[in-house]
This record gives sequence, C-alpha cells and structure tokens, in this order.
Amino acid sequence: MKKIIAVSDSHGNRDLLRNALSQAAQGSPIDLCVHCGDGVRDMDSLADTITQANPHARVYTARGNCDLASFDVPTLTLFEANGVPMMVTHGHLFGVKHELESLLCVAEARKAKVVFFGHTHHPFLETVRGITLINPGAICAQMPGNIAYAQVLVDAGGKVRADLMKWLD
Ligand SMILES: [Mn+2]
Repeated sequence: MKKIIAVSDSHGNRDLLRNALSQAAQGSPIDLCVHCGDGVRDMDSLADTITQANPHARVYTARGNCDLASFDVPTLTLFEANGVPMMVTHGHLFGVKHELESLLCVAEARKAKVVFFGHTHHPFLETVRGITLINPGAICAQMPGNIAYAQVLVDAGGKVRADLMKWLD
C-alpha cells in the first residue's frame, strides 16, 4: 500500500503545513508527499522530516503563480504509485478557477489517472472520465471540520482510494 499525502497553497504557513503532515503521518509513514504549488519552498525543511521517517519517501511539487523565486520547479510533474500514473500541477495555467476541462484534457494527453492541483483554495475531489481530480484546498485555519490535506491510498494492484482529510483538533 502506498500512502500519498497532498497539500496545496501553503503561502508561507510552514507551521500549519508541518502540523498537517505530522497528522497525516500518524499510523503509517508517508510514501509520497505532493505540494500543488504556491508555497513549494515551504516543503524544503519538511521534506527531510518525511524522508527521516521513511527513507523511501518521495516529494513531488509543481510551481504555482506565487512561487516567483522557484523557477527550478516545473509547472507540471508526472510520477506514479504502484503503477498508477499521476500528475501534479498548480492549475493557474489551465484556468481551474473557471473550468476543469482543460486540466482533464492535459491529464488525458499525459495519461495521468490521478491529478493533484490547487490554486482555487477550495477542496475538491471528483472522478471524471476515469480520472480522479484532487484539490486539497489551501492550508488554512486549523479548526475541526476544515480540510487539512488529501490522502490517496494505492494498493499493490493499483486500486485507488482518495479522501479529503479534516483537522483532528
Ligand atoms: Mn495560485
């Protein structure tokens, strides 16, 4: 079983990001950590913590429109988990605040079955034409009921289970 945790739009809120990832690591370590942009540098110090807990862990990010000093980070990153092709992109290049069809078309062209994006600051989870679209929303107020991150579990056979996860306290 691969455990993927996705966060987005931290916009400098490293403490909240750290809290979300520490909640996400309870029970079992994170295998893949995804940051969907706008705050990709916030992952820098936390990536070490994740790989300390799990030496095989990988971190994938995509540059957002506010990641002005991060031109080394690609705007679209492809990866896979247990054979399931996935991609992360921030979403501003595909107009996700207005429609998701462009994002879907890119996913189809890149043959991604799971798409992580951000930008809207609104948590979203829906499967369209066999493609699971996941937006963890913005890391925001740590209050019970608010969505903190998205969790995707991929079993050895490539079966995907995706959930938006709330703050526990
Ligand atoms: Mn943005």
